[in-house]
Amino acid sequence: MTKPTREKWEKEFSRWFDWILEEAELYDYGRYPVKGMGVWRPYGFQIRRRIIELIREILDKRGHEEVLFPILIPELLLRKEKEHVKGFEDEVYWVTHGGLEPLDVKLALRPTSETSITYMETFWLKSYRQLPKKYYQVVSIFRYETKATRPLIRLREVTTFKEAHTVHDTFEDAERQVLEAIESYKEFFDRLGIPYLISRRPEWDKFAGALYTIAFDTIMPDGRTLQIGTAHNLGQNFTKAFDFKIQLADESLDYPWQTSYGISDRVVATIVSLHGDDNGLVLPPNIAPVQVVVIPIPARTDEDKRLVKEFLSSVVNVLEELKLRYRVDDREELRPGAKFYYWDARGVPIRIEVGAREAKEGKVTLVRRDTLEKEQVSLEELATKIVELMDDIFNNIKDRAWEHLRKRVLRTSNIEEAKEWISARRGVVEIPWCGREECAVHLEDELEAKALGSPWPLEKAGDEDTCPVCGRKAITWMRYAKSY
Ligand code: 5CA
Ligand code: ZN
Repeated sequence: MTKPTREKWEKEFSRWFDWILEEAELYDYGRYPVKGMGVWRPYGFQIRRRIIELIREILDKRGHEEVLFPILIPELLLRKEKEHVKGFEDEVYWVTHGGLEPLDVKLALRPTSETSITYMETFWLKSYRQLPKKYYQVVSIFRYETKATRPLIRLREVTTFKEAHTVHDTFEDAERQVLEAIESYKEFFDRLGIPYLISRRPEWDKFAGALYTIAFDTIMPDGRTLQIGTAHNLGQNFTKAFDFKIQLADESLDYPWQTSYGISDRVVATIVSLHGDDNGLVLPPNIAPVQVVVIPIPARTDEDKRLVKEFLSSVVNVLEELKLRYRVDDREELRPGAKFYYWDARGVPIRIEVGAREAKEGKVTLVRRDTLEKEQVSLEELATKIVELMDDIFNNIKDRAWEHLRKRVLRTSNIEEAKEWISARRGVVEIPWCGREECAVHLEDELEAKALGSPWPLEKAGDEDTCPVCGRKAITWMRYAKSY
């Protein structure tokens, strides 16, 4: 495949995205003979694993407990909560046979797990003393998506679905939990350098079965938004549907309150897309499978070869001591240039080049992946320099990504201006909003964009701000964008 650039236009970005998944051997999509399902290859798998470790760390420290539920949900359970099943009905894969026998009870491949988890909670949780309870699992879910499927972005098997499910004795405590979930996700995305907008989804676009949904969206290089995480206040909808009651402090019995929140493979898609450049991936050092690659430059004379080899082992000692994930690429069959290309595509944060000249001077050449800047560093300074550089690289790619996002958000009450912004694929517009669905739907049509919701935490519109559709006083803003 010829190398496309990742710049602005949808077509190019899409091609760049497909190219890098293949070039960096992350994820094989399209060859596996089931639509919407892909294969994690070893390099991609390692990135995915570190992302999962990060979310585990963040949830565990806030008192979540990891569980693992069966993949199959009996039809009856899935149908208990009416809004929920309405939302998912046309996306469920059903298992109808065991071998040649038709099953008595149809079994759903879980599209998410509110129903199966609530069902088991009715046996486990009896008293307010056990609450709050916070479970999570990292599993595959299945959704028969009808919108265009895309690798990592819209899958039919979502293989990196982290879903958290919590139970509370009061509405207020569930509200507090939603805030905690938002804090957890902020920390998670911040530690990956992924910028986001937080919106309260419109009433008509909340999670099926929720009271309301708070969503994290990011803006991809083609100007389209991608929902990368959601937190839902489920109220008592599921606990009532399952007749799940607990004993409260005053001895009365009542339905507990729930929340749920999830992220997916889309997190990997955003790391790839937002930090990457024309040469390929640019990985945050904390999740890079290889943090430093050492490339020996072939020497001509035997004496020089010996020198390089010796110097190389001192360099390796430094990396060992720093406990870094490093690789010495001493493949004979590849020229240094080909190795640079190979590791650049894989996003390795730091490259060290060691040749005879460097060995003689007791120095190495360091190249940082984010800017491709080079510098010479002595062996003595190497350890400090690498530690500094990893921090620098992370901060730089994070700042860069945030700057891009900020530049892509336009606040305006001028519909023509908004239209232009959207049609030129610039990103998101924020338009004063009176709070009425019909005005938002009208603008969705006019802008040919989706209403993402209002800024969270709620931002009150100014006294002079009016809804450009109906002229009423605006309460807040509504965000619109082309979205995945
Ligand atoms: N049970 C709740 C909380 S885990 C739930 O399922 N919420 S969700 O439907 O909003 O999904 C959580 C997140 O998964 C979404 O915010 C989105 O980032 C991601 N996601 C949803 N569907 C897909 C899909 N088909 N492919 C990739 N990611 C998806
Ligand atoms: Zn209006």
